Amino acid sequence: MKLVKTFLLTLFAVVTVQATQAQTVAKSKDKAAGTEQVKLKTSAVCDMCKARLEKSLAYEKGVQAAVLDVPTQVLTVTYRPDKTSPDALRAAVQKTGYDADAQPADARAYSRLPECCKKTNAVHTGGE
Ligand SMILES: [Cu+2]
Repeated sequence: MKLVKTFLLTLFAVVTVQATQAQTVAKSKDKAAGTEQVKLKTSAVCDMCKARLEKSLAYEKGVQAAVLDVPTQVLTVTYRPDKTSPDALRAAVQKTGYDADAQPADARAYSRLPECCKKTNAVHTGGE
């Protein structure tokens, strides 16, 4: 009986190790595909901001996808770390006229935004 128990334990250990190895392989495969995700807090306020930011980021080098969640103002960017970096992505957001995390929007880009998209717009501070 003890032998059976030992056998089962060994079997269990082998299966566990194999499962772990399989996971490692899957992980490095993901890395080969080569994308990472970063979430940037922006100052976007509406669907126009969403369209503007997503379009602007789509043209950035190394960006595969950019999705802005308007209620939380969080821009989720899928990018290739060998082509760009979170810093470059933040700079792209600033260049579009929006804050990126703690970094303030580029003043000139911000001044070109339509009135309704500015941070100070009362419409957007009331929480629609
Ligand atoms: Cu807007």
